[in-house]
Amino acid sequence: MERTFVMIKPDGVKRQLIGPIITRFEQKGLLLTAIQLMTIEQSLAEQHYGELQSKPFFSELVHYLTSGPVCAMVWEGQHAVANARALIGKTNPVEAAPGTIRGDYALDIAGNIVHGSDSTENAQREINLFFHADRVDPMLFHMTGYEDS
Ligand code: DAT
Ligand code: MG
Repeated sequence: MERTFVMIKPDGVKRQLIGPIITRFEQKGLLLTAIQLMTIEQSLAEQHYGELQSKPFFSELVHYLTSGPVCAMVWEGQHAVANARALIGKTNPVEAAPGTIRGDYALDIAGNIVHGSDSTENAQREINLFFHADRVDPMLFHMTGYEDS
């Protein structure tokens, strides 16, 4: 089953949007298999957005991501990467359709509320960055956390 990494960025956490955002993913039918509220260090933010290192907005982006707690999550399901990106909407909230998370909750590209992996390779890379095997094993959580009750 495909997995993706989703992160509610500091402004989303600050604005108390964790609940509404999680609800959208749950209603879509994706399964939450790991979640962690955390404050991230500069080095982790830089690694996460490593592909954007040469962009003029890179330092602003890293500063933003480390400005307060984030909510890191792993969501699992059919086409999890593409389905999560569809729920999130276009990078620039101005272009994100109403009904998407960025379309409904954000105004500015520099504060676009939520991150979603853009490929299965990046999803695995980002999950490994944020969820260390010695602390949280999403697969283990999945196997033990969703037994019929
Ligand atoms: P996405 O988050 O939709 O995958 P991305 O990977 O191209 O988009 O960029 C990562 C983040 O960087 C994005 O969510 C917000 C920020 N960003 C992208 N383009 C930007 C720009 N032109 N000015 C300021 N921030 C930008
Ligand atoms: Mg991206």
